[in-house]
Parts: sequence; C-alpha cells; structure tokens
Amino acid sequence: MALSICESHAMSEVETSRDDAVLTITLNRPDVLNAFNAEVHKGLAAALKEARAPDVRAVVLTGAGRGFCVGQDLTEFREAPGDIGARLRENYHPNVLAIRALEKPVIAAVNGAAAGAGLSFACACDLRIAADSASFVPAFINIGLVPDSGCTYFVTRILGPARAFEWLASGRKLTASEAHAWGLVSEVVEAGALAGRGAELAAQFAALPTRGIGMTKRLIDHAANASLEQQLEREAQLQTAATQTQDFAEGVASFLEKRSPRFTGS
Ligand code: T3D
Repeated sequence: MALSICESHAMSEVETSRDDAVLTITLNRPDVLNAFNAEVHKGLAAALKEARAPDVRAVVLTGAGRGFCVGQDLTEFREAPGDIGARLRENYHPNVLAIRALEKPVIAAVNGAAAGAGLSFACACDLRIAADSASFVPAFINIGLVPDSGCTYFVTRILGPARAFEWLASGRKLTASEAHAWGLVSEVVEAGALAGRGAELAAQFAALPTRGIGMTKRLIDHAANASLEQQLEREAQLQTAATQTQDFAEGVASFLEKRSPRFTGS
C-alpha cells in the first residue's frame, strides 16, 4: 500500500498542506479576500520553494474563505503609493516566475473573486478550475492602474489580443460560466465540490510522468516566442531528455507488457 503523507504547515497568512505527492497552497487572509500584503508575498515565496521538492508532483493554489485573491491590499494605498515598480519587482515578480519555473503542474482552484494581481496569479498557473461562485475581475483599470504581475502576458496568451484588450481595458467582472465559455477556466464545479475536485485533478496529474509534464510546460512557454525552426529544435532536445527518464522506460515497458504504468516522476 502506498505511504500516505498528509500534513500541513501554517505560515501565518499562507498555509500549505501535503497529501502524498500533492501540495496545496492556501492564501489565508479571508477577511480581505486574500489581498496581498508583505506577509502573503513572503509566505507564498516559502510555499513555492516547498513545491520544488522532487516528491511534490502537483500543486494546487487556492484561497481561504469566499475569495481567491483580490490583488494588492488597497488599504496600503491610503498613503502615497511609493515606488510601485520596485514593489512589483521585489514582491510580485519572483513569485510569478517561481510558478512558471516549477517543473510540475500548478492548478489554480479559484474559489471566489480573482481580481487584480490575484487574477494574474491565477493566470500564471498551468490550468484553472473554478467554483460556480467564482469571479474574474481585471480590477486594475477600475482604479486607474494598468495590468501587472504578468496579467497582459498570460491573458493575451490564453484569450488572444482582441479579447484580452476588451476585457483588461474595461475591467468588467466575468462570472465563472463566462470564464469557462472563454476558455479561461477548464471546468466549473459547485462551490462545495471545488476543493475535492482540485485534489482529485492534482492527484491524477501527480500520477503521470512528472518530468515529461515539466518539459511540456517548458515547451509551451518556449513556443510563445519561438520560430517553428527554434521550436522543432527545442522539442528534439527535450525529447532526447525525456527518453532518459525512468518514466519513459516504464511507459514503453507497460505498453509492451499490456499493463498499467507505474510512473514515479523520475
Ligand atoms: O503596490 C503594489 O505593489 C502594486 C500592485 C498592484 C497590483 C494590484 O493588484 S492592483 C488591483 C487591486 N485590487 C482591486 O482593485 C480589487 C478591489 N476589490 C474589488 O473590486 C471587489 O472587492 C471584488 C470585485 C474583487 C469583490 O467584490 P465583493 O462585493 O465580492 O467583495 P467586497 O465587499 O468588495 O470585499 C470584501 C472585503 O474585502 C471588503 O472589506 P469589508 O468591507 O468587509 O471590511 C473589501 O474592502 C475587502 N477588499 C476587497 N478587495 C480588497 C479589499 N481590501 C483590501 N484590498 C483589496 N484589494
């Protein structure tokens, strides 16, 4: 019987929990719909570091309470905003890049409002599932800001430039079903079923060849700015690396032996 590891770490405003190979990261400031402050940035950075462990093979990012994450804590803007560019570079960018750098699937389980930089973080994940009560709000323009934390990068790639402009420049709130129709989320479930569905999906991904998934993620990111020739070459390089994994050997062996594969992520 497989050893089941189930433990959790409370790190003030970001909590992590482990269930076998799945790490769940929960943003935990429910009173303000999990708005970012210094503690959330710090806790998220630590959680994403924890997610790098080789025995973590899938990650779920979600929020506590009725919000996913509503971006910057606006109460911090009561005073002069200060050097926003520097704060973005120091606090937001490293965590966006850390999500993209993880060589494993990261699933956003969007349980409520995803607004401003909270939307950017949802879109930085590899896929999104949503509760039927979730909403997606590119709130930046509503307060006279421009999208940041990768929002224009990810949303343009997910939706295409015309729809990205219409949405990001208007700031309008999308319901979960509209987000599904647009292809922003891959599925919508009843609010009470979201955590279970997120865990189930993550466990399914965690049982697949993790290194192959990591390299697939790498290739998709590379494709965004590559010529066909460059992409063909990159695929050839990573295919060479894939053939050196144990999961490739197991995949071929299980096919030839007509049995289910047992992938280990190595
Ligand atoms: O400084 C830097 O580093 C720059 C970085 C900037 C990046 C950004 O993210 S800018 C964008 C910031 N985010 C927003 O502008 C979103 C603001 N929030 C909203 O528009 C709405 O709250 C929502 C549409 C997302 C949800 O609406 P609703 O009706 O479901 O909830 P609510 O009643 O508005 O919010 C519930 C509570 O959360 C409420 O507090 P209260 O009245 O119960 O004491 C509300 O004030 C608080 N809250 C919501 N968003 C924020 C927030 N508190 C602080 N900061 C927030 N962003």
